[in-house]
Amino acid sequence: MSLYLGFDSSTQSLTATVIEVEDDLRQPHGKGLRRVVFEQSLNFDRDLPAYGTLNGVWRGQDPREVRSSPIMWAEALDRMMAIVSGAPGLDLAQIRAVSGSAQQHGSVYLNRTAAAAWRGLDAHRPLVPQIEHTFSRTSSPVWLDESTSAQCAEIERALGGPDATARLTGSRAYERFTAPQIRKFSEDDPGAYQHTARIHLVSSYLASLLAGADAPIDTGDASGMNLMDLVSARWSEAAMNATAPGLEAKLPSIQPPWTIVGPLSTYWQRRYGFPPAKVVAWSGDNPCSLVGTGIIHTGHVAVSLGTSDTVFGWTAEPAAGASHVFGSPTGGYMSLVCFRNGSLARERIRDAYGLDWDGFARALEDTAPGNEGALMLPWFEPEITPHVGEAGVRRIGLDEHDAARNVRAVVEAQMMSMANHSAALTGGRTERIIAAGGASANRAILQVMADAFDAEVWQLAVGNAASLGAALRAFHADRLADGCPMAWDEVIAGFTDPVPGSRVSPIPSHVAIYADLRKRYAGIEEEALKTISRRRT
Ligand code: ADP
Ligand code: XUL
Repeated sequence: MSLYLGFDSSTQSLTATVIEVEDDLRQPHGKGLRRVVFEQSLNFDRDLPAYGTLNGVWRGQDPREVRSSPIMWAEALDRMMAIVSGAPGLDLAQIRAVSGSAQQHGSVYLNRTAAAAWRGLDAHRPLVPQIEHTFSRTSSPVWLDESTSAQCAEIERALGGPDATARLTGSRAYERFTAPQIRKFSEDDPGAYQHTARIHLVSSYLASLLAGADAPIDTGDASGMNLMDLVSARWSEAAMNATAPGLEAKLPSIQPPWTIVGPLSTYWQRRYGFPPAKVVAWSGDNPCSLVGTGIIHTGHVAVSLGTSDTVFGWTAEPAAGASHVFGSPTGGYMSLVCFRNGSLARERIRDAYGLDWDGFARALEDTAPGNEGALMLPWFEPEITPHVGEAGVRRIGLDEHDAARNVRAVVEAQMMSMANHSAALTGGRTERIIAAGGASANRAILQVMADAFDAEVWQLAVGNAASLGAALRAFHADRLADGCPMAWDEVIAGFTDPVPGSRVSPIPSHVAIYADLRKRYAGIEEEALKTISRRRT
């Protein structure tokens, strides 16, 4: 019996998942015992209140600036390792490998004392006081940050325009991507930039803390930076030059997602009794969710309804027309479309009308598909897809005081927008959607998804697809390192099957309504975007 530990350091929480795999290799795949034996989360706002985050982040005077605390992420990791070590019935000695998933794009800026501090951690003292002095910037810009439009334009100009940038790095320059964020930091605070010895992603920073050594950035998360040449999987000279001076020396290496960084450092072994388990490179939450939802072939897509909503799928070659192409942790590529107004927009409506999630679901059930013509453009916050730089909700034929119709309007808008904007990714026809993320528990939301996409929607058996994906990546890398590689079908077997009977089927009369309404929504969206860009110029 072997155990694998996966983490997910997301926008709002840190989750740990432990999976158990029976070792009998004579068993045909999926027949041996495979189960999730532990899953627990720490919520940043609730469980680490000293950092003063709201929904896991800090917002500045400028509402486009969104940051968080790399020290808080480290404290959460320390606390979670303590929790895992004390979990009843968990035989720590059986943990063979550890990996993780983290919110993408966010960056951590370290001074030259960091590497020695990680190497020399004292097991008698907590983690935070030992690393507090290792940052050249104590706040980290995160994916919600929209403050770098000028830097995006400059980077794209230097790289030959948005299309050339996308061909080179997998995405055109986006405000939340790491390169524009690094460029802005180097311009706003050149002294602190100069004192930065290392720039990590959230994923590689947390892997470094576990291994007590400088961890690489994996190809999956590196493709969310506008800095990696997508095809060669190396740092692009041109992209680094377009970003900031002296950048190459500050970046860790790029390695495949199954790279073993080293054993868990002696800090974790001595302080909590962990074995010297292999630390496997961490990756981004979307690449990890691809594994955790079992999307390892074409034809199926996953829709993750977390803080952000994302639609993603696997392709052998970079897909033309997708907003983002990342390296897949299973080899090949993943295409992704990201929507910023996900759970936080649903929460805004829920709270504005004094509802809980049951009330929110009832409101959906009590209203008719199509909302009798009422529509909303749900840009409570600046939006990534389509690009909307300034927040502004628009209601069309929708009475602001009608709670139930507003609930339906926000969900219909989100689902129609996702279906419209992911058409290139799915080839226009999706057979099956695996729903993941916190809001996938809500079947009334999933019904609107099934109807708007005209596809079957299945719920996942496991709560957190990203931390499950990280644990599965640890399993895969461990077998590979030990000389018994396993096919990905075999790795995920028995873990990522959706809940039997969870299927939500599209209802033909509703599908017909949304087929028309999606076109109307696209037209209204296009008009609104024109008005916005006219106002800007
Ligand atoms: P992240 O990983 O980005 O932190 P999660 O996938 O954990 O996010 O999802 C958290 C979100 O799920 C919460 O912010 C909440 O809005 C949403 N959520 C939780 N339960 C429900 C529910 N029953 N219906 C709709 N949304 C829900
Ligand atoms: C993806 C993105 C978000 C974050 C959320 O490009 O920005 O999905 O990864 O954690």
